[in-house]
Amino acid sequence: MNSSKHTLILILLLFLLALGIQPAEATVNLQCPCPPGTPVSVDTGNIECTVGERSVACKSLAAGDGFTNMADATVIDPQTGQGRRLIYIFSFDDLTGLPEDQVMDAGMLGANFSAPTIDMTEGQSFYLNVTNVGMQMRPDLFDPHTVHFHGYPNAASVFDGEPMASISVNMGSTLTYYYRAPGPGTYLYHCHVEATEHMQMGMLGNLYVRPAQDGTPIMYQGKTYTKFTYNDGDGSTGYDRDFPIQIVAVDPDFHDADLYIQPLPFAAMKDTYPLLNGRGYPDTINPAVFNNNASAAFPEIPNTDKPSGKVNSIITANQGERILIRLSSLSTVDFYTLRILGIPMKVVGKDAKILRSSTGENLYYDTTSITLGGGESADIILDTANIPPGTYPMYVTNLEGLNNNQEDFGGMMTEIVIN
Ligand SMILES: [Cu+2]
Repeated sequence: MNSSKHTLILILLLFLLALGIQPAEATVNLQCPCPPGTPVSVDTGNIECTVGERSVACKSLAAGDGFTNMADATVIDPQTGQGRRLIYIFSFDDLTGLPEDQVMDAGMLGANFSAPTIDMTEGQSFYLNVTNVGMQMRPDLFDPHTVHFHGYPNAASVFDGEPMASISVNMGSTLTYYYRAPGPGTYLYHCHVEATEHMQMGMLGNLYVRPAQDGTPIMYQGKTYTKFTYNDGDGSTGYDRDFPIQIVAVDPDFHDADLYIQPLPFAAMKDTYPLLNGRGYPDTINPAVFNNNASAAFPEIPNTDKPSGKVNSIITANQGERILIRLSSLSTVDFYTLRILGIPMKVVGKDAKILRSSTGENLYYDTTSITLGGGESADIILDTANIPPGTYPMYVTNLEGLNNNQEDFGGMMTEIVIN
């Protein structure tokens, strides 16, 4: 072989090598049939449009890791001087409306707890883009993630999220879940990959479907409603304001073991931090958004300033209004009994079904408390017509549920403020 051939081969090899050392571009391919630039709805958080006859809603979530803050003070943040117990989490981040080339950067260390709320209307074509952005604190893990729409009656097995029977989303890829939103009600969602670990780690969120009857004015007990819990036909599930409340809990020992690559205490999980929507009282009534501030525990990690805790549990209404509480539980350990003092709770739905007999009789019931286990939900209406203005507590009666770890008085409690 002569030297010019050698040079040619060398140049070719260098060229191939150069191709190989290009930065790896993760393929983020978001699918949404709405025209580019369609704004994100402030009501639902979805990109919404009409395509032909179809009402379309699109959402995009990143799945990865991050940190969240507990309500007690055991770690002092060197930057803010604030005391916070920082908990390592796996969860989702809402990136709806963000261009494809920004999804990976925005999603890394951006996990939220609770996971972003999913809000859709019956009959809508719902496109949920889920991008796995990887675990920044656990680069040794290459876990896939899924979204399991818990309780959906028509779950197509391909989109069900149960990883042995359906697709899961590998690191660096995006899957678009598609659902024609089924019957109305309060559902819940979680990642179903290694469910004990990924659910304990925080991949849990509120999910509900509004009824097709919404927008049709129906008179009930002298008042006209346009928002309903179910397609009741008689307005009896009508309400003025709705609030999703999810019962969850966190075991900090489990989360620390995951962060520090230790054996996970599956059988020893405890509800050390009992939470509503990912927060313990008094954070449940704090309107502030908490940051994913990893630098509080790991000064070598730059503070991302990405929001982590966005969902609070503040319930406010004006006297005379009807409040709908979309209560669900994704507690991985205990059953909890939730009580409201001073305002009767009317249960109109259970596990995304209206409480009604086969002959069409309403089977709603009044109560002062309701008990839910993980995976259950209930639709509760509070009629404030005869309720004097004031602050009413909503809390669990399980006494161990009313604390933030070693700090007494906190946990699963929030306030209902009637003006
Ligand atoms: Cu997962």
